[in-house]
Amino acid sequence: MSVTRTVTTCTRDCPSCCGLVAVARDGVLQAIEGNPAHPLNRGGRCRKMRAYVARVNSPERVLHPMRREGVSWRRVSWAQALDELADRLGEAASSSGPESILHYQGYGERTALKLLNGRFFAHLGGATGLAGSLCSGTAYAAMALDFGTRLSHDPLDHQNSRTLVLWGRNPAATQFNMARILARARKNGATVWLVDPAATESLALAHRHVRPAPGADLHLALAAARHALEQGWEDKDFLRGRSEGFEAFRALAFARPVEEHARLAGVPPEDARGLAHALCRERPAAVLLGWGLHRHVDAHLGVRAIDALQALAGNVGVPGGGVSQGFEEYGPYDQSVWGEHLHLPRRAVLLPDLARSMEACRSPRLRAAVVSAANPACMAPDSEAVARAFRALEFTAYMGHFLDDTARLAHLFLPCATFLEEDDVVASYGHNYLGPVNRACAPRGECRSQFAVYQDLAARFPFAKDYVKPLDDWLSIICRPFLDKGFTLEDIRRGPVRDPDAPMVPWREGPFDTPSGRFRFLDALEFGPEASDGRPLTLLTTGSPEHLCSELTPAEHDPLPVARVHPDAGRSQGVADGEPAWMESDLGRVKVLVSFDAAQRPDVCLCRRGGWIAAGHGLNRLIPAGASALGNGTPYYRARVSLRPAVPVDSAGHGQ
Ligand SMILES: Nc1nc2c(c(=O)[nH]1)N[C@H]1C(S)=C(S)[C@@H](COP(=O)(O)OP(=O)(O)OC[C@H]3O[C@@H](n4cnc5c(=O)[nH]c(N)nc54)[C@H](O)[C@@H]3O)O[C@H]1N2
Ligand SMILES: Nc1nc2c(c(=O)[nH]1)N[C@H]1C(S)=C(S)[C@@H](COP(=O)(O)OP(=O)(O)OC[C@H]3O[C@@H](n4cnc5c(=O)[nH]c(N)nc54)[C@H](O)[C@@H]3O)O[C@H]1N2
Ligand SMILES: [Mo]
Repeated sequence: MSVTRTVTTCTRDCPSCCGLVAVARDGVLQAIEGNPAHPLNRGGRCRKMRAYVARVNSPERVLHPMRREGVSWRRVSWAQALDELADRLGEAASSSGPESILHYQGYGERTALKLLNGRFFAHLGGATGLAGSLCSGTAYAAMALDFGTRLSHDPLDHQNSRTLVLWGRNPAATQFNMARILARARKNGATVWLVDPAATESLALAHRHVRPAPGADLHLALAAARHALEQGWEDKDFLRGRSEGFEAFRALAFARPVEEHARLAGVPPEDARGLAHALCRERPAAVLLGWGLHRHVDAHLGVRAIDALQALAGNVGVPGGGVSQGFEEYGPYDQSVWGEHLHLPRRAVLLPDLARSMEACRSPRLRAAVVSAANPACMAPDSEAVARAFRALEFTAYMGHFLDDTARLAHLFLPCATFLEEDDVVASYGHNYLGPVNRACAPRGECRSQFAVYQDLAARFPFAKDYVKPLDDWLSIICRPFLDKGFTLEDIRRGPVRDPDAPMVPWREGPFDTPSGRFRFLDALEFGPEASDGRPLTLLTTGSPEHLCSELTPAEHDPLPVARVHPDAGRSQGVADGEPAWMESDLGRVKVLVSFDAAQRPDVCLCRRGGWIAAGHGLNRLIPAGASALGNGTPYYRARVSLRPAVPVDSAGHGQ
């Protein structure tokens, strides 16, 4: 019996990107532990890791290539699968042009070698790509207007804060290492605020909870800004020396009294005043923006008002301060490896409006798609329309692990290795470390790393000589900018390694990246169209602590998605605690299990994202498609729903 312990890094779509030690016995994965040498997660790991061991070893995982024939799947060899894929892609590219192929690379994989997926299509002449984001986009674009670039404080800098505000972020569920850092900041005496319409797991990390109405952060920030200005708490040096547009922002704040802004935000005025006091008088104060709050049409206004509030409070450019949101996970790499210079600019479909955008493609129309590390038929809004758009294609190849909602629409399934079964390098969208991905066990069955799959596929094309290279050669090419800072691949393999150029505290001195070099205040408000379908509840579909997006096996699903509502909201719609109900939007209905939760706002229905349509979940069937007003984000949380009993209710109000 041989036990191996391999240092590696989590590559899940999560800002934590934890250092791990994977334990295998006789080549079979047994456990995943935290790597004590990683300075952020320091030996800990989240609860998803136990489930991930089961996921790697799951009997439901697809272990050999398959071809769909009608409703059933037939096993094929890798040679047959890749011959067919090469034929289909080659034929589409030569007879209709490479844009007749959609290359859909999802968020399930963000490692260094995954740049080569895009490069394959670049050599083919440049396929139709993706624009916009199902995840972020809005905050990024908003922060680019204010600071010039979105730059976050190093997570360890948050330990210098006296006040920490989790604004639309739920790290107790979604970011293990941040929960640890917050625990240490609390020990150092920091006060933690949670600003979230929902009562979430992160209440356990927080001293104070402000519960704005969904999408109302703009009004909360303006209320706090007005109070701060009335008290004369603004940082006059920063305003004079490093900013522009402040007078216009001041006018927005003074357009209404604090009480009126607070009413629009759906919070008591004392909450806004308390928040202003914490940000201005209990400094340094850091705002950690989550991904949740930018899933609204006008989310950029909220983000910009938060930036403005932090700037006037004097928290920009100081240790323990800032507005931090994310990091560039492809930042350490030579981005030219994507290969966009190899062809003319190509069109892209808009992720927040995927189905309409795919169907609108003409000259050439879309004929084929290659989807990897994504489950858009489940995770993109208006998922029935997305399924329709994929069904209209002649050919779809899916690279992944399980027969999920998107795989079911494909013609060819190529089973891929998990990160525990392959070698690579991964950077994070939540910190500044580059981590090694070291193979801890052999791929199960016939699964292969995507690197190997694309290398083999490319061997069937004339550009093979430019594409087929040993893994280490490619890693050295891709990581060149990082290696040039004085590291070797071996250093990274033993890593993690921090990017020595990444700031602990951005904007400490010097100009901002805006055209004028000054921080730019939000100076005007322009609102998108209101959602006014008359349904009483805003549907929040947030991250579950148990699993990541749609990464769950069929067996892991609850029989019905759980819908948490305030008892008053439930009763007024005639549904009962613990009973099934129909959740309805203008797009359709999904059966849910109602759970009364007095901690929630009465205008919110809180559900977990990620459940598969094939398992009876699929809440994105209820959520309309369309992009946010700025940044092409996806405003999932503009969806409004109502609940109706799914079993007849007798006159005494009892379900039968
Ligand atoms: N366990 C687990 N971890 C994950 C994920 C997962 O699904 N499960 N997902 C991963 C991914 S893809 C991402 S992008 C990150 C996301 O990480 P987070 O941003 O922390 O998580 P979310 O659940 O997307 O959203 C956070 C919170 O935003 C709140 N929110 C919604 N609307 C508003 C609003 O208008 N204003 C305010 N102030 N708050 C609002 C929601 O109620 C929610 O609690 O986590 C990653 N990590
Ligand atoms: N209603 C609602 N919908 C949402 C959200 C929401 O808040 N509400 N949040 C959105 C967010 S934040 C995101 S990021 C998107 C996510 O949308 P997607 O990226 O489409 O979905 P995931 O569920 O993350 O699926 C990732 C898949 O990649 C696979 N995978 C992981 N690693 C690898 C690999 O190395 N190779 C291959 N081939 N496959 C791999 C996993 O097994 C999984 O099947 O969904 C969005 N959808
Ligand atoms: Mo995401």
